[in-house]
Amino acid sequence: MNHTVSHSLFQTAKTLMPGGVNSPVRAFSAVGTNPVFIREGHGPLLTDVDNNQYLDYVLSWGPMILGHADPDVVAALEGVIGKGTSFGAPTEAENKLAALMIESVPSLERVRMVNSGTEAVMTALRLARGYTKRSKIVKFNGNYHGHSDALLVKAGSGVLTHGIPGSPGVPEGVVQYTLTADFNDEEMISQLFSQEGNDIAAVIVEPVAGNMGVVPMTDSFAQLLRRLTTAHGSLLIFDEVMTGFRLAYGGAQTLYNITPDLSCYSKIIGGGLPVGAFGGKSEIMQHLAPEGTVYQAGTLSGNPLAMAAGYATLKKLQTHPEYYQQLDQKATALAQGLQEAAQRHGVKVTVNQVGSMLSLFFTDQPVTDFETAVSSDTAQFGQFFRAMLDQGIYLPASQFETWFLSVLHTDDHIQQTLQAAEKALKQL
Ligand code: KE4
Repeated sequence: MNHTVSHSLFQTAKTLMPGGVNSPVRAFSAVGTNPVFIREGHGPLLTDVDNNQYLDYVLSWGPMILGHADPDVVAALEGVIGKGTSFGAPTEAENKLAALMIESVPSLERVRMVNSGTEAVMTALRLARGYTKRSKIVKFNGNYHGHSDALLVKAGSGVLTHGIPGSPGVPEGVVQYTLTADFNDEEMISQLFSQEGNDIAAVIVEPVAGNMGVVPMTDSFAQLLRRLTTAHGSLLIFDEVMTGFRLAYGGAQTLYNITPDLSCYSKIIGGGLPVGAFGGKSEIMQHLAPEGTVYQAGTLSGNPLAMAAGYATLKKLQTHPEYYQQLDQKATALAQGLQEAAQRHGVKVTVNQVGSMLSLFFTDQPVTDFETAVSSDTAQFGQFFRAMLDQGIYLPASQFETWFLSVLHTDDHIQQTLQAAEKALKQL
């Protein structure tokens, strides 16, 4: 593949922006090659600035479940863009998306729109602390909840890839109330609660982790988190930024049959535009300004373009419940095919797949938490990544990320991917 224009643009980008990117994982530094610059996307396909075409399993890290340039989403944007792009005033569009989210997720009685997943999680935790009048929060190693200071302790996304536990610039005082435990470790979280439970404002968890690669909570761990938080007056917060409206229309919480106290969203609810949201019980949400005294604000929160794109996306998912079974079937076929291809070539892999989220770990261990995830051979993943990219398969540029499918990935696309994987695995 020719990458002349991408290469030139990347050289320029590095003189303009740190690492030449606006989010670290995009720099491809974890996979030992230079990023390709994307010109456009249509359905499941991307075209780069050198006219190379790729089958996209990143989908903007999750939002593009309908595929790129979905005609209904484009039409919704065309219908509003000529009327102004931002007012900083209430609009009916915010009512519509909020109402649709509340209608779609039983645990949501009130929601607040923000502009990113980071902002949604940061504010949900402030609300939990304000509501419980407690300071301590619990997160799990390998989970990533955005880059707000208090949560950059052993995060599971970019920070994990760069091998930096936490981050410079995060003062000790900010993380002193952030407790960490191991994902799926029932004994550890039980012990933590027996020691500190009455001081814990909230536990935040990715119900199906996607930021150490895909690692689902066990059912018993999920039930335990709900029991422990209820027993100690702590809030249970599901970070559904990635899983919301992806793993089921009602999100991962419907798969686990758990009612969290607060849930956080982004990605799919914006249809590719910047939207974050959090919500839950009215009794908790009413503590948020201006109704309550827990402060949060945002110039572009509820932006009319973002609301239109998000509403068109969720409405399409709501009216096509068959999408979820189709996504699951294709992802299952891909996961099984990858496992079989690796076995044929004597490559040790573990494939974790939940719905339309999957990860191929280069390890022979079952991957059930942060420690087993990082046992993976990241150099081998890098080789595999480059071989797949050369064959037109665009994977997430890190062992510790999630592959996503869209409703427009066809069975033929899955076969194309497996044929490319066969060749890539053979070269390892
Ligand atoms: P944003 O601030 O990036 O919108 O959302 C942060 C966030 C919160 N919670 C979960 C479960 C998330 O997955 C994310 C962001 N996910 C990463 C992908 N691993 C975004 C990609 C990136 O950082 O460039």
